[in-house]
Amino acid sequence: HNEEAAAKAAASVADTGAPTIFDKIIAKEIPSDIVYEDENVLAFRDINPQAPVHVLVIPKLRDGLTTLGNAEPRHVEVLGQLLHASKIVAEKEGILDGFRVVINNGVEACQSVYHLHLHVLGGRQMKWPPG
Ligand code: IU
Repeated sequence: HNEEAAAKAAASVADTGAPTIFDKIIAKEIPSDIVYEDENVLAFRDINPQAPVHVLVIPKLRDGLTTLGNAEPRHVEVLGQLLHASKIVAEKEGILDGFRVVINNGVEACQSVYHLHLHVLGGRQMKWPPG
């Protein structure tokens, strides 16, 4: 299970609640290739794309959403906004006919940034099951 161990090591950052690099991307202190933005949500291209289209959709206010696993009833509205923004991204990118939305939750799922983010992936034939 070397592959499994390597994946875990790569994502061994735990959820400390510390600010993440996404705060700097939201504040535009670090440049990103923004695909969609509104009052609540920012969508930008992943720096290490795993498909021709690979966009991250994040809430501008983390409000405890380091992981989906920390979601509370107060987050229901923004969770809906994130899914809807994912659809807008897919539409803008011309992949509405075939795309995937992924949330990695925690170390075992290889989450590496503890600010909730939806991966919108497409532009190629996707495989199942994912790795
Ligand atoms: P994960 O689900 O937490 O593993 O995804 C984090 C993603 O954030 C991953 O695909 C990175 O390539 C991506 N990313 C980024 O786009 N820009 C950054 O500055 C950093 C990570 I750090």
